[in-house]
Amino acid sequence: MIRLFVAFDLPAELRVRLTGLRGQVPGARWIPAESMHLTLRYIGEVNEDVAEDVHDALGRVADDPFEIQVSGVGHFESRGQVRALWAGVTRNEALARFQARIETVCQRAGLAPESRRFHPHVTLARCRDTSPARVAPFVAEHAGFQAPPFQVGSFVLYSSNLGRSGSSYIPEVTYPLGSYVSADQD
Ligand code: 2AM
Repeated sequence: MIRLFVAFDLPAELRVRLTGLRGQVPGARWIPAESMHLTLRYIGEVNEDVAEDVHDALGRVADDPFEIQVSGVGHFESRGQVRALWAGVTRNEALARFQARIETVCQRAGLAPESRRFHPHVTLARCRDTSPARVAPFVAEHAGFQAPPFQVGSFVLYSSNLGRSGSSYIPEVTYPLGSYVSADQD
């Protein structure tokens, strides 16, 4: 079995800039710059056959490169506790369409539909024992954050390995955008 997800890699300058948002937030474990990414589709644990089918399907995704701008910050919570701090993405139709296409091909490859709404974000920190009130100053301070837009020219199938000091992500396959002409595009 292998744990997979599909994501955009981020330019190094952007990741460095995102590390500049780190501050004093109790209970926050900040994600290393090299692990930062923008998830398009979490696949989870699959066997080698399914992984192969997903890879084939992703290889047929033909789309043109487009721009993304990381902006704003926020948090995810469950059961009244903050689980993550993230940087958001400026509203982006091209990204929404692209993500929907990735979802479609994943389902065609046999994966169960993702029931959660797509909320594009770059996780900055994971939190433990942190109430929303404790992250409010961080969110307020960086509400106006805006990074320069960048062009995405490829997307990546990552594997994820859970380690004691956090997850490590390995790029398994990189799929270029704008350079593949498929006969069975829809
Ligand atoms: P997160 O950053 O919001 O936690 C690798 O773990 C990537 O897949 C992360 O970007 C993570 O999103 C996302 N991810 C992990 N588990 C997930 C799940 N159960 N559902 C959706 N996304 C998940």
